[in-house]
Amino acid sequence: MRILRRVMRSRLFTGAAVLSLMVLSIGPSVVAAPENSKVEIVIRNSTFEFQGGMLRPNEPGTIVLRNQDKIQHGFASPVLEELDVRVESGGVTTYGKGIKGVYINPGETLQIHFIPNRPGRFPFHCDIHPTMKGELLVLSVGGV
Ligand SMILES: [Cu+2]
Repeated sequence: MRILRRVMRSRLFTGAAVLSLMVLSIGPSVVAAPENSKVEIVIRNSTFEFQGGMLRPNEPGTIVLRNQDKIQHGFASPVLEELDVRVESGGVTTYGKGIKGVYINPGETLQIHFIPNRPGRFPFHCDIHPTMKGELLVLSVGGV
């Protein structure tokens, strides 16, 4: 009986320790390493090619878009529309709320900065070429 109680208590303690560790590790990573919440997409042959990375809810996130085609493409998403967005491209930064999407010139790279407000699907498309579509997932920490 005494042993059982001790085991339960130590398990409880371990649980609390893990929880506080998680809170600690989430906190500084937002400030020190915003690049943790970042995805890269290359546009090639009129296709969005996911290069890797990850977006997390309520963390500053970046989508890097590289257009390697010889024609202009677009990147639009209903998710972006409801958020404050900052777009960096060729030394120019545009920002605001209600941005439906961006156009990327041939050979150009641009970065879209925003804070995803919830986990889940992030569908996007090129509004110039309706067949060009893709989807990102915004994942919570530990939600993989
Ligand atoms: Cu396109």
